[in-house]
Amino acid sequence: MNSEQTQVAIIGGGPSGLLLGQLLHTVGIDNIVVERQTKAHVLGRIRAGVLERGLISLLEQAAVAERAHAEGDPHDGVVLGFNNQHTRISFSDHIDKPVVVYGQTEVTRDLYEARDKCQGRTHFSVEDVIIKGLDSDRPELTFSINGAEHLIACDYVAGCDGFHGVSRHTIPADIRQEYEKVYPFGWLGILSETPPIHDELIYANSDNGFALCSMRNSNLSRYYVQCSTDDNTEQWSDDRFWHQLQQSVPQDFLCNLQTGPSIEKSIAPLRSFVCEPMQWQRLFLCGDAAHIVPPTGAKGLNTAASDVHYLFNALKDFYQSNNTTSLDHYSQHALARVWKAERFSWWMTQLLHQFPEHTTFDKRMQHAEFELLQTQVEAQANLAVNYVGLPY
Ligand code: RFL
Ligand code: PHB
Repeated sequence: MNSEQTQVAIIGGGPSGLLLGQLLHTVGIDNIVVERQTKAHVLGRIRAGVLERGLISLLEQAAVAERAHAEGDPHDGVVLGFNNQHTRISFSDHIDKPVVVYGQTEVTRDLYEARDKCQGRTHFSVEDVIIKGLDSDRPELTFSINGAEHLIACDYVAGCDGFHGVSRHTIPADIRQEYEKVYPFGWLGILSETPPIHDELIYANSDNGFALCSMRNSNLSRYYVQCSTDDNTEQWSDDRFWHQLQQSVPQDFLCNLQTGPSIEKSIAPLRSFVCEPMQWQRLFLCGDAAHIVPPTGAKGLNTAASDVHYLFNALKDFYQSNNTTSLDHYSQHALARVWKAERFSWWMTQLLHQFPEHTTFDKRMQHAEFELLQTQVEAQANLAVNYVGLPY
């Protein structure tokens, strides 16, 4: 048995686990990350693209913001489309913060580079992680790598292992409350080496379904269309995808659409999910391990980051001042912000998609909401402050 000791054992080497690890490192709190996949696999996932100011500040605090500052693209507004109408929501008219378009893949790469540089301990390809002794003052993780048994003894466990991880299920079923809404459609996303259709994101609802035009840089576009939950990527040739996108985006933008071969194609189901509490004994859940949002409001990674902020500060209070008050309130503080991000993502999803069960009345409600956003400054302000991110 290979045994190690640390202060905080972190399950999951995605953005939540890595960011927490780097922040802890900056204040001298020892940590070990265990990750089920290989590093190449983690860095191959294409996910979020829009970062709130709060996440950028955390990257600065963790000394990993250099490339996000140099290569990230600040955006001061988004476009909303409704069939062939469209309206722009300015952020700076309402709040003094932009969002930054910089891929989650790049954030993860920056965090791994920083972790390697400071020789942070990370185990990849771990199997059968089990959390034990959470009611003692020295919990343990056991796992295996290539058949060899490992044990980590620690003070606290951070469950940053995403929606399909083990941490959440360690909270006994009679204590854990789960709230869930599964949407009757998914998003088909592609990456293409073509210039973006527009210099800001376009979220569009149309009779043909939802579409999102996003980007990574001046020659890399990220597009999504609404698809059925039963679809698989083989059913979606590039031609079918581009045709669907052209049917869904307001016509005024289409003259700028440059199509090309996709270099990545994937389908994501849409779900809202919250687990309460986010803490049990010496286990603290962060990010997708505790909550999921549909990607419509770009809130998943950003909400994971706000959890990391609360947990990092609580652990710092404990290690620097022997004060456990913030640790005791972690779940309450994190959940208060989580539910607001859930509400915004749910609302954006309701506004922008075609639901199979929708009647003509529901469709008129979506249109009325769009008209409010076109004309009413309070509605615009509401979208802007939530999109750029509520304060921590
Ligand atoms: P992750 O990224 O899922 O990482 C969890 C890690 O834990 C590992 N793991 C385990 N490790 C050890 N033992 C086990 N038993 C384990 N089980 C799992 C996994 O291999 C993985 O490496 O969770 P984390 O770190 O909480 O980060 C959350 C974000 O990844 C997620 O919320 C966002 O990607 C959501 N999201 C977006 N968020 C935004 O803020 N802005 C966006 O623009 C945005 N766009 C998106 C998105 C998610 C999408 N998909 C694919 C669901 C767009 C899409 C299409
Ligand atoms: C992305 O660029 O992948 C992206 C942007 C905004 C979203 C979701 C995904 O709401």
